[in-house]
Amino acid sequence: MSPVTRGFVGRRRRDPRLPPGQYDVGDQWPVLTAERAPNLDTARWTFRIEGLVERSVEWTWDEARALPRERWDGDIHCVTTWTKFGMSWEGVPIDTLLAAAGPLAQARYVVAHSHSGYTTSLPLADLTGGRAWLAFAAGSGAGRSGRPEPLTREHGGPARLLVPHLYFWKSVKWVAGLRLLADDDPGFWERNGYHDRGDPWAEQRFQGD
Ligand SMILES: Nc1nc2c(c(=O)[nH]1)N[C@H]1C(S)=C(S)[C@@H](COP(=O)(O)O)O[C@H]1N2
Ligand SMILES: [Mo]
Repeated sequence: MSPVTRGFVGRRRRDPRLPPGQYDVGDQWPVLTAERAPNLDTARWTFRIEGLVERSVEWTWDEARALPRERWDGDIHCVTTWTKFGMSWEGVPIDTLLAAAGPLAQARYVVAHSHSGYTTSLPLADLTGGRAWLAFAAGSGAGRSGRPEPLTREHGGPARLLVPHLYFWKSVKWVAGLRLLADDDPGFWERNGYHDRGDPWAEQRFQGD
């Protein structure tokens, strides 16, 4: 790239919704899956919270679907540098589910795991305070007036974790449950050099960032 071009790009106004090092992926919604996408039957689907809790709690599909849902509108950020603006999601607040299990005082970390084996680890505090959901539906602004539609299998349906203030590898597709721990137990990408927290605005991509 010539210095002239670089100067021109440098003067272009950046969308303030774009975290450092990210680009706007537009109408696309890329699929990133490390394992084989499972085909889950909602008749046998469960979601479980266990570990450092007063009581382990497991929800069936019908029980989880009967809980009050919220809508969240905003942007998602993948560590591979794509950002998708203006999504609408629908799900049960993780706060609601945690309240049923009663986290113990020692609980500070969580391993979230999927029905297909993928895991991710993150601070418990990042799943509380109205910032994380057990999501059932998503819409992307383009088409269908952006209304959330049931999650497709490739995007983690029938249900996935949604933690949009962190890089999207923390948002486990086909989520099966949360295990609360006193100490961090790195998940799939965290063991492979990715950051324990993953805040896109602090550009916490890799260990040490
Ligand atoms: N079970 C599972 N969940 C996962 C992944 C995965 O490979 N397996 N990839 C993560 C990554 S890196 C990203 S960016 C998002 C991608 O979600 P999408 O495929 O719906 O865009 O899912 C996250 N959750
Ligand atoms: Mo990602």
